[in-house]
Amino acid sequence: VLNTATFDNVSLTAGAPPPSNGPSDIVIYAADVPDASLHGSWTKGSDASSPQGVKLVTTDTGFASDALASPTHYVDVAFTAPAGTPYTLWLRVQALANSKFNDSVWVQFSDALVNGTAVYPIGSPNALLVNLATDSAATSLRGWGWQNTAYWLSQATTVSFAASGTHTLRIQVREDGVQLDQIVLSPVRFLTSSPGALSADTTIVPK
Ligand SMILES: [Ca+2]
Repeated sequence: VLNTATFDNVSLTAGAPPPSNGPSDIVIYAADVPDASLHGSWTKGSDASSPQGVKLVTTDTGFASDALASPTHYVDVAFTAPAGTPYTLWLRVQALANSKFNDSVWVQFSDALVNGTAVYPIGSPNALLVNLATDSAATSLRGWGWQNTAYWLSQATTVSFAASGTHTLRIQVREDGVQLDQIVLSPVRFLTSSPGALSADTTIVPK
């Protein structure tokens, strides 16, 4: 029994990925976002299923909007990333009442690049559309889900940065009632696969 246990332990250790010397995942929880970064209808709410029990929420008033150069309802999130490393974006989103009219945001960056070209810049009407539902019936909407695009669009979801240092990610409301509790930018682990499920997700990505 002792040998088996020891072998299992060694096997698990050997099977784990080696410590990375390269860029690591950028993981931002709602609890990390300063209150001063919340604008318009965005506020913090309590949710036992969210990291540190905090999520970002918007009131459902029937508001919907295109991406705006000067939005009213947005969150700015600062993060640090090196130049020239591709990161894939993932958001954990929830729609209030699992409604298809409450399940989407626009994402912009201060200085993101795709193939050397600026994309989704803050201060412009261009943005990445993240819509949680996976089709127009929206039967996939059940609690939290990880998403980075919209089912009817083909969009670049992997970006890099021209300069090393601090960057800003902006999340605008597309359909109010939308909620958010985790933002991940991943250079390796979730570069091509999602951190979690599209529906009824319970994944907390560790820091
Ligand atoms: Ca709404």
